[in-house]
Amino acid sequence: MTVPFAQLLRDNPLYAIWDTTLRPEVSALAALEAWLRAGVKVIQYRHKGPFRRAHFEECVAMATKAHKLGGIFFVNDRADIAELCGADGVHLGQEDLPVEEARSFLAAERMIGYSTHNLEQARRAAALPVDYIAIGPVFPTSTKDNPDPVVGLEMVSQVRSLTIKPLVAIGGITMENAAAVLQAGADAVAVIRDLVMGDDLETRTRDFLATLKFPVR
Ligand code: 3NM
Repeated sequence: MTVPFAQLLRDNPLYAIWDTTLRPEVSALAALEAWLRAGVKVIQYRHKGPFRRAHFEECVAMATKAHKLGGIFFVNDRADIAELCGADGVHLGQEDLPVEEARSFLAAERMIGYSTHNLEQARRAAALPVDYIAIGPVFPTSTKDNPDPVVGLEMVSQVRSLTIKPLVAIGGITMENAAAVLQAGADAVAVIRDLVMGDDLETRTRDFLATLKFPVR
């Protein structure tokens, strides 16, 4: 990677997450290609069900295509899959493999993102060997099962002030509120549902990116 990840995120503040349940009729690879064509650089694969060979093969294809088109690819939850499919990193939650265990298992160049849901978790994450911290849910979300309490923009600003690690905000983020989330101090917004609405993912994503063009940061 030529550009440090922190800078890449700041320059490309839309982190797109493909959830395998939301649009089963659309291929994950086609979505990744549409996102990359629209100008997104960081993409995550999120599959909460049993991980079959077809999911692994999807990850291999997505990692390969992302790299060909200049993107960065993360796998949610699964350090083993991230390592084996050649992803750039894994995104871990509070209930996943501990960060230190994942770090010792992953190749040195792999990155780790880590979910937090309150100030105490974010403070602890700031001291861990993670490449970015996620905070959320910023707003109510129907995409995650049993989400933690909404943290709001205020907590995004508070987490911003306690770490210089890249900060990714998540949860209920849409075209309408994304600029305000960046303004509150997030380096990037991670979005699931609002990026897969409608028939034309590429146009949807271009429209979303246009709302982030001139945020006051
Ligand atoms: N993690 P949408 S909220 C995957 O709080 C996820 O850490 C969250 O989906 C957290 O953009 C969330 O559709 C769901 O609201 C985000």
